Amino acid sequence: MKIGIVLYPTFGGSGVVATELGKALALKGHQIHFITYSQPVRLGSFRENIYYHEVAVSDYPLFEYQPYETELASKMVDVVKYENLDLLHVHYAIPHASAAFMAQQILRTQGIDIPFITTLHGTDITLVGKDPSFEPVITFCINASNAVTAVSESLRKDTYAHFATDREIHVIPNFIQAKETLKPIDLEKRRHYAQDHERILCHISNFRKVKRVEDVVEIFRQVQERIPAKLILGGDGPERPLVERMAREMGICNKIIFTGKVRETGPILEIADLFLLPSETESFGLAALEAMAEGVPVVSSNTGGIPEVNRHGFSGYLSNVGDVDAMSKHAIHILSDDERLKAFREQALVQAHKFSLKEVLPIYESLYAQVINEMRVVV
Ligand code: GMT
Repeated sequence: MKIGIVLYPTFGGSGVVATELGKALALKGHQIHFITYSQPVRLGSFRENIYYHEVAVSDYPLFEYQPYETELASKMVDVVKYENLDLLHVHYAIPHASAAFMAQQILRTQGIDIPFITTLHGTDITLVGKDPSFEPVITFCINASNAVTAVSESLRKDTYAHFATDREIHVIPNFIQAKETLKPIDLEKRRHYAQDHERILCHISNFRKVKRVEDVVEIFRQVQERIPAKLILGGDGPERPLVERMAREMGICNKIIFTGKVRETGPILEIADLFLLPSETESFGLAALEAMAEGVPVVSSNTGGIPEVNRHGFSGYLSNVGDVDAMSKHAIHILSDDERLKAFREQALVQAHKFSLKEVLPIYESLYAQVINEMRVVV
């Protein structure tokens, strides 16, 4: 199949999922055309079956706000037409689904019928989508898509709760290529960040409010009072200055490593003992799955789709949002005993295998085939 994938190219989970999906489809022989405004962070270099089409955003002085959606729709029309695409798969409802609808209508006037699938990732529904100013467009796009998928059961329920739609939403969970077995930690690498007797906790995110990174720091403060430990904070975003100030005021700055934005999470996770994800809301929690796939147990909140990913008492522990005391106790429980930590590490990996790429990829492929066939029948 020839598939156009529209995504946000930045550090968000939706962009990561879309890029990894495209790369995996390309390996299976599909022709993948990424369409977005800058090179997706996980795309890497030139590879077989992968093409990247950049949407040029104009800076005409009349526009106080650039008409990105219009430029995106025009680029989609162009790519569908000249690359003979069979399907568009857009990740994140706004403005990707509305631009896809526009492209579909334009192409129809030119005798080309192209279906589009919308994948809902979370904040398009749970945060941004709830803003009443977006509601009519998102509802329309959900109803107009040729198929809609959501990354968790929780997100599917949220979508029905907040939008006037009764159309079918397929739950296709995010996926990962987990390692087969646990490998010993590279001590040389680990020693750059912690001494051998210290545990390494970590958190990786875009440091937006919804991630509650201040809870990460408070949990770490409590843990390091009981267990020698270091905290690696990967990523960057609006809350970072607050978090840095907190760490300074608590006097634990020398135990926290701020890496800034990271393209690959693997190098941090490979040396970590525990991942913290205390988010306010999370439709899935891809960062938790990435940690588990490296054999790193997860202490998280129990919000949104996280309970579908992190299994309480098995791959880690879950607590109510904001209950930093419970999260600290869970972290200390896992980290205070070598044998227990080893068991949680193995269980985290077992849990990650439930989201294996080889299981999830055929689900997308069969949905693609179904949607393309339905379009042919209608036409
Ligand atoms: O979490 C973010 O801030 C980024 C956001 C995105 O749209 O890129 O992530 C959402 O999609 C991810 C991939 O499906 C999910 O794993 C995240 O849970 C979801 N974030 C939220 O729901 C807050």
